[in-house]
Amino acid sequence: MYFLWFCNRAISLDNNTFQILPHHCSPIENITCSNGKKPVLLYDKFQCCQHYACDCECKGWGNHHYITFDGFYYNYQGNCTYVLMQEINPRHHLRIYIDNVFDSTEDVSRLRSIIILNGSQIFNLTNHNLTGRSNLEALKNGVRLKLPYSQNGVTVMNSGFDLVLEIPSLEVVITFGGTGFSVNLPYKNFGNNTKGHCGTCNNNPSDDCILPGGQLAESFAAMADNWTAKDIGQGNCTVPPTKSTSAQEPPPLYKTGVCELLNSSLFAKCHPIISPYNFYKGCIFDSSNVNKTEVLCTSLQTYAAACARAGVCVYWRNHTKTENHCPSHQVYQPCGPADQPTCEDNSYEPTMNFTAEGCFCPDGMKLFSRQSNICVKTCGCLDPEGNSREFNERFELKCQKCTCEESTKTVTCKPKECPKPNITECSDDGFVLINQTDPSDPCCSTPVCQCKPGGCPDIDVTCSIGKKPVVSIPKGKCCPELRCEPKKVCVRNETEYQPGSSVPGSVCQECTCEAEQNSTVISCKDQECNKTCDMGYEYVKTDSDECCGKCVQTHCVVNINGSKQLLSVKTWSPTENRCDEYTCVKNGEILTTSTSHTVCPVFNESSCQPGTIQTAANGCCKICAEKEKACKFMSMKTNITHNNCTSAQEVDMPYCEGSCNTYTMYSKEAAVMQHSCSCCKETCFSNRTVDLVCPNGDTVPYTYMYVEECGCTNTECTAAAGQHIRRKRSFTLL
Ligand SMILES: [Ca+2]
Repeated sequence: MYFLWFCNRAISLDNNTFQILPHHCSPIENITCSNGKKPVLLYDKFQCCQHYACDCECKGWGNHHYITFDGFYYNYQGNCTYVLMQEINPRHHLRIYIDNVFDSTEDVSRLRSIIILNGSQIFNLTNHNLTGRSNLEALKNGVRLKLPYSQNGVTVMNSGFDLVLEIPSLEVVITFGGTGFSVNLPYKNFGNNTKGHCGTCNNNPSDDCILPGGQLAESFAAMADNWTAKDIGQGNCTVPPTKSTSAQEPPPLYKTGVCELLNSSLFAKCHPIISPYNFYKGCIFDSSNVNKTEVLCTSLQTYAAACARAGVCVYWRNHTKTENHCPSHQVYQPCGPADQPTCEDNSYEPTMNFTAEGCFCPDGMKLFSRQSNICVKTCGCLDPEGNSREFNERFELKCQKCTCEESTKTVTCKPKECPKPNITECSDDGFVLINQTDPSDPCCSTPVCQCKPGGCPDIDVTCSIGKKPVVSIPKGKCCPELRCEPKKVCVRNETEYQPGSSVPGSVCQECTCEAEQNSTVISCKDQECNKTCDMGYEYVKTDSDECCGKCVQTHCVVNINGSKQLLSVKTWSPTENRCDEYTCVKNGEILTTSTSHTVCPVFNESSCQPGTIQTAANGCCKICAEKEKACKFMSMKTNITHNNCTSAQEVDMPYCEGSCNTYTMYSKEAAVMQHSCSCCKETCFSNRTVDLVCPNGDTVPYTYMYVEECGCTNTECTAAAGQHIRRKRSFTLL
């Protein structure tokens, strides 16, 4: 018999003849899945008739709770690597192992990793931290995978709670986390062809407890012990003592609120689809052993995951105190798509409608790519910072000008051009040119002059007299600058004077340093000169270099009978005493007074000719014409000298002596002064000769007049005639 296309049946009548009959399918029989899953409608192998079948999900959670593909619950504490699933007849070359370790301190078995052999690829989903918050890692052939991973028909991602490995071509989904695992196989690929801890996927729990040889085991513990992996994972495992293989009814004390949630209205929508019974059993079991909320929650989490995959999403975590592990850019969802939508999705790739609890892109966003964990609103490029960019978007990033190229879906960047620096050197002292980030454009640096005080020149802190150094840094400058500020002192001739002290000024001035409000001033006033002089002195300013004049002697001072009298430079006699004569004489600058007193000769009026008595011209002595003093002949002897030649002996030399009447008197008759002058002179003489001896011995004759007779001879009156009237001796040499 052959089946041909379109569900026609060909019946062989003989070797060459076939009868074609339409094939009639049996009515589709409704079934109930023992694992609680919704039956799926499948075609038979001829792609002609449909029938219901149950996809398989094997899971383990918490403290060694397992549910086989067909929904059989058991507890098992392993301490080895076991076969979870392998094909009875290898068709897809898929094997799945579980690696348990027994923690003797807490007397529990912990799930360490799930090992998946897909052909020649070995994936290891493992948890490095079995006692606290899980630390999950995915490895392929011993090499850590960067998640999400998608290659050779296998994707591995981290939902935030669990690692999810998918083989879309086989519709296989395996989850693994700190709380447990699940293995989801479609009946169409694996139905009736599995063995191991998960049993045979055929909607018949009764054949799930089978030993590797095919015999039914007496207990699940015995079954599980026999599925140790021979060629992978741990070797030489020792099997821990079996505590219990079936649920114990715990004391009421441990009926915690967490476990009761499973039976509560929270999961009510799921109850008709998947019975919470096994999960409740597991939870109660754990509460009697560990009683940690995290452990108890594994039952809720596993049940919720099963419900989610059955189409009932339960927000259960906010009813417990479990953590939400999502990063800030993602949101928690109890039933998100395990295969998150990405920008790389295309309609040709098979998609899986598998839900997972975890962290997902917010509504309206999707992952940029399977490889990235970045959520984007629009699909374009991903810049180096991990931000999404629209196609042809131009933007600046890290000082580069970038474009999202639509053709390559990549961002190309080139360095941003910066403006040319506006300054190239610093002129002011102390400033050095440094490059500083441009405040208006952090990408570009702009040269600025920055103060570096070490580069300042030394400053000379000396100021001129009267000023003090003030060192300061002016605003906008770098280096300190010296400013000489005036001190509150006076300065004269390079010397400082404090306020209040005297300051030397010019010779004729007296100066003082005086403080004013903010300054000082030298105040000077002319020196006061003493202009009072003694008698006979006068104040005279003679020298312009001297500030004061001096008293200069101008008159002599004479003291006449106790009264002082000034006297000019001349001779003076007091009117009352003409015989005293005072003479003021200048000797250099000094005037001195000399005094003389004339003593008059004895005046005998009786010897005067009557009417001739009068006072002499100086007003001191009385004079008169004497009566008896007539002109007489007198004789004398004398040596005669002429031209250095001298007479050898004295010779007689008579002369005339005596007064003649000489007078001046007022004549009433003539009404004038009448002068009468007569002179005592020779009236007769002779010549005589003597020999004079000269120094050379020569003798020369010398003739002189020899007076023979004397008498009064009238003469013209002259001043001389009157003055010498009494003493003159008259002789004449020829
Ligand atoms: Ca079965």
